[in-house]
Amino acid sequence: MEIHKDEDREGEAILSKYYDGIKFPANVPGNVKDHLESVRNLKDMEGDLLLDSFPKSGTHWTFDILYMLQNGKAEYSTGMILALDFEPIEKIDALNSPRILTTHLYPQHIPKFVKDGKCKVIYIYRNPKDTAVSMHSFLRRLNMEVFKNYNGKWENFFELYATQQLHYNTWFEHVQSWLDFKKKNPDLPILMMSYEDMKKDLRSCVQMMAQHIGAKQDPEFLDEVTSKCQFNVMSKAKNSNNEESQISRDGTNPFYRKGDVGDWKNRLTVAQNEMYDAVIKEKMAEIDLEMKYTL
Ligand code: PPS
Repeated sequence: MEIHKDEDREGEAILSKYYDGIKFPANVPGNVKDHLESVRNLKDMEGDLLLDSFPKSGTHWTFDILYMLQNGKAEYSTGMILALDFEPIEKIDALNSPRILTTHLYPQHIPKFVKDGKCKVIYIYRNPKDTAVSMHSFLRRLNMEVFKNYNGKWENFFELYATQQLHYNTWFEHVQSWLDFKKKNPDLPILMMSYEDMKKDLRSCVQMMAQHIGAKQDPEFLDEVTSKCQFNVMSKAKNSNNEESQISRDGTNPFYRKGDVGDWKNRLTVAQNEMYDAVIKEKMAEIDLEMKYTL
């Protein structure tokens, strides 16, 4: 499959594999069409959950909350999260139940059994400005073969992010696709939750997730999950996750950085912000979702 390059104005390239109108990160294994076919036909297991998001929206954070709730113990997961997008399907098949099937896929590409209502779904979204800052920093931290040469400057990255499709296309397309999917499938158990609401009141969000997946809701347990999943506590604990740290250039865990709402104010210039606000205004006119950019 051909590798597609999105080059910024100084020639720094973000690599993807283009299939079915979507730019998938270049580390999707092999041929995207074949991989997606195997994802579509994945066999369900008792207790499966599907966790979906646009990249950098709080996937790892939510994974551990769900993991604790699913297991009834406030203990962190260990090792790498095996995402549907990036692992050979045999590895997902080999996971023990209950699984948290983690992905950034669009609804048209998720496993068929999820569409048949056999699995609870959680979709996490985060404002597109903080998502951009997080994505740029993440790409520059990775040492994986297909990303290790990327050193794009913030202003050049943001120009691409704000004006065209990158991995998983635009934030707007992704969020819109999931809103549409939920609307068209009102009987499917889909919980949509924002990163900003999780930051604002994690305890209530943990409780909502517990309710959604049918986990135990004893208040002390939910309190414990909440305190273990606060950014400062969790990021410290996760820094000793060697498997995740191995994919970064400096040996730190690349899935944890600042964990804030509003960090975009430290990166976007006034001009960048004005330009992107105009994009947001136009795109959000069609998207029925209220976004928070600060708390
Ligand atoms: S990925 O690569 O798409 O799976 O990344 P993802 O896990 O979705 O997002 C990474 C960002 O989530 C932040 N994070 C947290 N925020 C708040 N609280 C907790 N506990 C937490 N854990 C991870 C992480 O720091 C990344 O955001 P930024 O803005 O870069 O800090």
